[in-house]
Amino acid sequence: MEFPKDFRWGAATAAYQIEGAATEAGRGPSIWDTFSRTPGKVFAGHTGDVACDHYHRYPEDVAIMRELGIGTYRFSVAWPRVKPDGTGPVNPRGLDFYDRLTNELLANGIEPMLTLYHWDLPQGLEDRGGWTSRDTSYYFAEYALAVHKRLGDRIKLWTTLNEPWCSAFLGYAAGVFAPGHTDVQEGLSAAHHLLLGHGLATAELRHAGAETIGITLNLAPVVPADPQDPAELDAADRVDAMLNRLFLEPVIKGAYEPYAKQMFSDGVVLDGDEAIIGQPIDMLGVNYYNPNLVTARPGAPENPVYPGSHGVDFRPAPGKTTAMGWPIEPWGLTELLERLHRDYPGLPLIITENGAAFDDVHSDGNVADSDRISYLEEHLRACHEAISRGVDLRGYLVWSLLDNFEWAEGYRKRFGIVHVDFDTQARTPKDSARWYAKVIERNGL
Ligand code: IFM
Repeated sequence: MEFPKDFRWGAATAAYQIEGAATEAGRGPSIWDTFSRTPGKVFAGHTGDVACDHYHRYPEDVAIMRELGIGTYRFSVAWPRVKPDGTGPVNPRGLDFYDRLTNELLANGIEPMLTLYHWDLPQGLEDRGGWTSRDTSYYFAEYALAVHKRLGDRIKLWTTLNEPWCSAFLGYAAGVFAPGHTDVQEGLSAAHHLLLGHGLATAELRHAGAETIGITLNLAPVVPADPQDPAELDAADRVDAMLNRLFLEPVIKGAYEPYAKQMFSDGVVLDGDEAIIGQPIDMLGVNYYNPNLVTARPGAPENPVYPGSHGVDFRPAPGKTTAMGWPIEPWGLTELLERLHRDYPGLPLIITENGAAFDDVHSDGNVADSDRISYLEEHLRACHEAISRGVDLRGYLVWSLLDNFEWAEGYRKRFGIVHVDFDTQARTPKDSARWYAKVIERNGL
């Protein structure tokens, strides 16, 4: 089962999840530093203070990638390293780290793919309203430009935001992620300002000469219990509108759907904003883990992460799940990719995250993770199927290179293809890493 020539094979990580060095070289605090120190918010009080110590151990991590044959490495830049308070002067020592990392990657023949925002908002900006404040969108564009100024000569692949749905709704509406607010209107306002920030940053990057610019969205098919029943279809459609189309439509078509637009309070979406959000992009990053199974249940309360979801219930997975309890449904990836290709033709796609947490089994110094291998293999088959049906899929980046700080779950959920012993920081490629290396070598399964 061969993949197209030039298909990108890679791995992804994010700054707060792996870097550690939380106060080094002038880094300011982020909302995740604050949140992880708030009792009861993160499993066992885990924080990203040390994480995988990637800040110091990046040469070893890059060497592991080279050995595995990884061609593209997606990492994120920590805004609070670059601008410790979120705005104001650039901290060159913070950018020095990404300069070193970029050079190390290029010296090892690995293409860097840079994400500007993977959830670690500077606390100083949160103190001024965070993503509920319009100013944050403009500060984000300033920060993007500062990063480009330093690295733009070497970085060709740019991603503005990672999963703005999570930042907005898990962070501001459900309160399970930083900054931990619980207000649906705040969630909507944050979603809009994230998108506005994406548009403003895209315009700046384009003007500065960035080659390939995209955004990464967490997307999923929303599946009704009974596709023949209009009430079920309506329930699924309302969730789909908030999970998928709230982001896809303005980014790709430059306009919110009327249903989504009427959700925002007056004064949030200003004239001209949607055109800014709809700046042309070159590639859409797709993060897929599982479909979303719903059913209509009159009287069910609104789920704050899907505004307007009154009367919708979320169904448990019927089959196998990962250690996160997420259903394993690879067909959902084929379906999603085909839908994106159909609804938004002409836009190249790349899987910027896909992978799974499992409880790994250790034996004789090896980490046997056959569950993860099956998960990855099935999802790669799903990608191949989509490509054979005409989808313009350019690459696949596994989540994640390393076991890392899995947000509210702390270090107890392991997504890595490389095991990290958090006591010694020893790295051990799991069986899945060796398997993935063969896939890369063969350019297929
Ligand atoms: O660890 C996260 C990542 O930061 C964003 N996408 C989902 C992953 C697994 O939960």
